[in-house]
Amino acid sequence: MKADYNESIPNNVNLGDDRRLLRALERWQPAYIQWWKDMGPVNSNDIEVYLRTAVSVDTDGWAHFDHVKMPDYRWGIFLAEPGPDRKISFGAHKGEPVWNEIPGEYRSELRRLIVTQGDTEPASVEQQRELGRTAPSLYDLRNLYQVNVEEGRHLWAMVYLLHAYFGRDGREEADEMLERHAGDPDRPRILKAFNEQTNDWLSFFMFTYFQDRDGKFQLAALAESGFDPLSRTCRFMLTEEAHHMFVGETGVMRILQRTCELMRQHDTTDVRPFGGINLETVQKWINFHYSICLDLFGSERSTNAANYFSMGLKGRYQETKIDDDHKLDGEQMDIPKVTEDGIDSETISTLTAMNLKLRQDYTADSQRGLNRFNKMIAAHDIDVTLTLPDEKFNRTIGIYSGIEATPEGELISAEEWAKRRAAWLPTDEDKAYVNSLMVPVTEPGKMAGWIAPPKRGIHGRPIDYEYVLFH
Ligand code: BYC
Ligand code: FE
Ligand code: FE
Repeated sequence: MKADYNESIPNNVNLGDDRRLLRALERWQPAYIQWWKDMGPVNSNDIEVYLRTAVSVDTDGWAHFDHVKMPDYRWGIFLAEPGPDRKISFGAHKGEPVWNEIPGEYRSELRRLIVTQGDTEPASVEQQRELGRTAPSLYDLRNLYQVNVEEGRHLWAMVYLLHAYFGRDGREEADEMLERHAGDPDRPRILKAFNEQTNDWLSFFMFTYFQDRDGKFQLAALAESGFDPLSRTCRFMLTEEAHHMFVGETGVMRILQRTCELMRQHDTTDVRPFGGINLETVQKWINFHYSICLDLFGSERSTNAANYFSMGLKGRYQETKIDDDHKLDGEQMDIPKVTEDGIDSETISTLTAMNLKLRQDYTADSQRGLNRFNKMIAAHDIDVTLTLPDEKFNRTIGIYSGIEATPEGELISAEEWAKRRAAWLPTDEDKAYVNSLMVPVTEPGKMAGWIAPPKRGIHGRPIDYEYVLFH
């Protein structure tokens, strides 16, 4: 179904037929636009950006590309088409028809999931707001803005659910989405990693590689939901998420390519004198971003997570492809346990280990991209392997939050951690160096010296196309 772009809020949910809901969303809209102007990408209100706008949820719905003034971007509400006769595929209600209304007894759990998901979307826009000042090319600047407008749309997606299904509580939650801010000491964003700064482009590419990938996995788990409007919303969001991870993966790849070229050319591992980013520095950024993203999965052992699963609200990654009874009642599994003498294990109910399961799938997916990074390094005849740090490294949530470990997973004392952390995580000096490279490049087709050009442009346009028009 095509979205109706004549409506004040483009949508494929027949908003026009529900005047009350439409009016409520139209009241929220100006607050959103104000938030975008105050907290969204800096200095972006007057420029025109070559953006992709969803015009429908089918595959060719993505074919619409045009230069758009960003505050005029048509943020809309799009749900994937309902599957015919979709049934709940896991938990206590397995086999029952999916819900089109909120099951009253699960209202507070659903609200919490939707609020947590929604909160991350504007948080990421706030975290990335300064990056427009220092984009390494117009191509990259455009990709940043594309990601930003889509995260804005993801907020709309969750706000629609809050307004449509949660009455007055939902409207209040929607307002609060614009009142908490990333890094705000008084009213921070809900999840910790969404309060970190993302002020340089190496961090941006790591963010879109690692943190948007948490988005992919959480959205995939919510796409399994028995609450069909949530499932359909997340299914459409996932199509947008793929592009965010493309930006992250190709961004890191292009940096590695440039670094490897400089290493070969100057026969050195230290490419800083030549304006490049050392592989060692890239590894530190990986260590930081991956470890804070593991925290985003919550505790390995969580009754919240068990409840979400049993209630049919949040499934596992690709639930229907898993070969078991999808109920898991009485099943047990071993998880690690920290003791005085080191790491032991304990047996817990599989249902309470849902966060761990999703996190393990996330790790496998993250590693696949690292393998591609390492291939690129090896193709330059360079004998360095980038790795994901051990799950115990730099953790503040879950079973490892009270201990310290090396990236290889060896337990160490707090003292030793303090002594050695500069070798593993970005230091002020590393950040200052990376920041010194962040100078804007605005001539079409030109790239900053620390990053290789992309393989191709966007939507068939050449790399030197004017993706962003400054007036
Ligand atoms: N930081 O029972 P536990 C995305 C809290 S990213 C701070 O283990 P649970 C995107 C927890 O709230 C995807 N607090 O947690 C990416 C709880 O608090 P209370 C976002 C944390 O509930 C890039 C307590 O600790 N979507 O879309 O099993 C750009 C006990 O924890 C953290 C979702 O996350 C943390 N990291 O699991 C843009 C999906 N972790 O009750 C967008 C929805 C836990 O003691 N959320 N806590 O006050 C969920 O499914 C769950 O809330 C979580 C946590 C998996 C996050
Ligand atoms: Fe998102
Ligand atoms: Fe994303």
